[in-house]
Amino acid sequence: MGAVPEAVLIVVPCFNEARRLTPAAFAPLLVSPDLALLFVDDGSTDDTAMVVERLLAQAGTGQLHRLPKNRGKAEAVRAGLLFGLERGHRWVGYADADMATSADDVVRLAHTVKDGDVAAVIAARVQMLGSRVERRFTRHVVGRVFATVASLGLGVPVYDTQCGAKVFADDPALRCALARPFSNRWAFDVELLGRLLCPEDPAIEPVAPSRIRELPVQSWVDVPGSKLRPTSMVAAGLGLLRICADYRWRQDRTRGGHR
Ligand SMILES: Nc1nc2c(ncn2[C@@H]2O[C@H](COP(=O)(O)OP(=O)(O)O)[C@@H](O)[C@H]2O)c(=O)[nH]1
Ligand SMILES: [Mg+2]
Repeated sequence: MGAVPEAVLIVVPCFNEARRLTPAAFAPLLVSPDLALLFVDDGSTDDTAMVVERLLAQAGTGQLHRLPKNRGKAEAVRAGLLFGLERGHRWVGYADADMATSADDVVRLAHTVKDGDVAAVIAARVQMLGSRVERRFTRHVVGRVFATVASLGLGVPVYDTQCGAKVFADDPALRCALARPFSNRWAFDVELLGRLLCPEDPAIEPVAPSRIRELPVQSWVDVPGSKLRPTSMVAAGLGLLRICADYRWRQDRTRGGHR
């Protein structure tokens, strides 16, 4: 079945996910009339494409887009989001292939972006009574430091930039943000938010922080088999500092232009 533009297109970036892809985890997304799924296979060398094709055939819905060569999560997501916008989807987003963010939460994100006057809705892993957030202590601490630096760098009170589930409404600022490749494979979520808040093209209207909403997840459970290595964490940290510096530079340039 083809894409339904009234549905929120959810991009699922996949790199060698044959073992982690669980068809049952996607069932609520595949049956939801508010969602359309696009799996982007990023040059996997295992049976990812076969597993996804089987899953889609069984569901009778959803699409698979195969990139010939591995280019990293950031580029796979960017390609998928652009594909969705070109196909006329008014809302596009992404979620991890391991479905660490529960399907119910992804559906809630989609409803929130469709219902409200918001430019983006991003899932936030807030550990609190009544919700289930399970991740290793070290990843939690590293994640909290990363998100705090990102928040200070962007100058907005964002709590969690790195949860893998986010949805966006079509907007000139979004199209501008996706026009150029991201500079970092893992810190691209921060770069995307920064590009929305202060577009690289000064002629584009920025997204007001009040139009970006964080939705605390009801369930986020770390799935073993992460591809994020300690070296990638260091690269992501350095990438974050560069993204924040570029963002500040753009802000200064914009303010200078308005003086
Ligand atoms: N397209 C693409 N996706 C990737 C790559 N590496 C990881 N991913 C995807 O990014 C998502 C999160 O990956 P994961 O290894 O679970 O990272 P973590 O949850 O941050 O530890 C999953 O959907 C992966 O398939 C890559 O090189 N290319
Ligand atoms: Mg994961």
